[in-house]
Amino acid sequence: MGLKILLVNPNKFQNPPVIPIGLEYLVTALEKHNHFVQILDLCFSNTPEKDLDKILRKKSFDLVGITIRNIDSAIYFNNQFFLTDLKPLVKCVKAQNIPIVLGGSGFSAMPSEILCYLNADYGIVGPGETIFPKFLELWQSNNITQKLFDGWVIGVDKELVNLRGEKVDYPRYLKEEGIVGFQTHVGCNNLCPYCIEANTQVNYKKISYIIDELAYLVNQGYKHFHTCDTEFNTNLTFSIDFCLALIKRNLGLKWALYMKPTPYNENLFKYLHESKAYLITLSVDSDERIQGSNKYDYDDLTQIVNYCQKYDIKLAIDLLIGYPNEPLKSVKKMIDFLKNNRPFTVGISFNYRVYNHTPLASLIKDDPSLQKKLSKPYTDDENFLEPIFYSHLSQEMVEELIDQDDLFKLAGIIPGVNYQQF
Ligand code: B12
Repeated sequence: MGLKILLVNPNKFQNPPVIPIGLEYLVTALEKHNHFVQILDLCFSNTPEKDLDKILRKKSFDLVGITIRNIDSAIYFNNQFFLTDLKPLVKCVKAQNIPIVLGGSGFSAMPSEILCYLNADYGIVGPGETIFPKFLELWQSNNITQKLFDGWVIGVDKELVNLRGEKVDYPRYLKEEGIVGFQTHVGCNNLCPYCIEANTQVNYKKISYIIDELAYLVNQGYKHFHTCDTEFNTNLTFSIDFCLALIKRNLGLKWALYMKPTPYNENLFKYLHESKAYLITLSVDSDERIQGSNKYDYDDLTQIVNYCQKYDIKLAIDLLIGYPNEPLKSVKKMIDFLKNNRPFTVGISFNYRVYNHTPLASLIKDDPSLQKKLSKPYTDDENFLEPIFYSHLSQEMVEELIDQDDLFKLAGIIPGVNYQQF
């Protein structure tokens, strides 16, 4: 028999608000297994605990799932920590004696730390479409022997077509500058040593089903999209095939994407343009050790700037500078390169949000000289859950390098993300 499950989106961050696509994807997966699922979206609620309490009293749910998309806003300037606000919500569910499962990209970064911080019952790491129904099966048959379950290994359910847009108030999100997301694959094969998404198992969705999902949304009047992949171009053949399929269906939409510097070729940009991709946010590191492990160099960056100009795609670079032990001349080289090559915009971060279980956290744990460059005093029991940043560059140094060139913006000083600039 199916279970009655409430899925809660507690994400109230508004710069911009983000449609809880992860929960919509879970609805498709859980309904396929005959569970009854309801979404409680608290994004625009002024009384989140009250709303949660009300729905829990009105209907009898077997289980509550809470999505944790963000631990914090991840940027040093105006940083916001979100987990404190979740404590009363967890308490509210516990008061009704209903088990709580946590999941989401923020949760997956530090699952045991968050489970403990919020005192929830279970957690699912990574994509939930396959593992969540399996977890429910075990739970129903009283066969649960652990608190954490890993969705990375088991991957996505390729047979799901996400016909969505009806269980969440999309018009409200769009009114507040939200954008409709879609995902082509999960995981990332990049090796950025500071990133919580690095080196995760890659699993591709079926291209025809992704296009069906987009067509369904376009039919409801939504025509502006953003990818929800870590990076769109994990695999060049898949990326090009996706663009070609989108061109063929001619849906009349436009889209923005996250990309990394490799792999690429000229055809990728040609077909991105023809499929109406208008904005690329490209993740770039000034540190040549990181460039090397992600297999790109300055020649690749030059080519990408040129192709974006040739195919009329705006290029917004998200640049990270000042990784531990990176010399200043390496940072300067990148800033000078961008001044000369001039993409559309460059957002600079020089404070690294440190997450437990990353190579950056290990580096810091082993080196007292790096611990001195953290945003708060370091102790040996630091678990990196509450925001803590590493930086050896000062704002003055960075501003001096930029030298008032308005191509560059320091990330986080003005709220918002790249697509909002268009
Ligand atoms: C695309 C994206 C954006 C787009 C979103 C566009 C859109 N409308 O959807 C934009 C550019 C707007 C954006 C903005 C921001 N983002 Co962003 N974003 C992403 C990205 C790449 C994908 C998120 C996504 O939608 N994934 C696809 C969905 C389907 O996956 P999902 O939500 O994770 O859900 C799956 C699983 O997690 C699981 N699951 C989820 N919930 C639950 C619940 C239960 C109970 C269970 C069992 C399972 C489960 O199952 C789902 C299906 O598989 C992620 C990184 C990543 N790869 O996840 C960063 C990421 C989430 N973003 C991040 C950040 C920091 C932000 C901003 C705060 C940036 C800023 N300072 O402005 C804002 C926040 C906006 C907001 N209101 O929340 C960070 C969060 C880090 C942290 N410290 O927590 C991430 C992890 C990137 C990173 N590596 O740092 N983002």
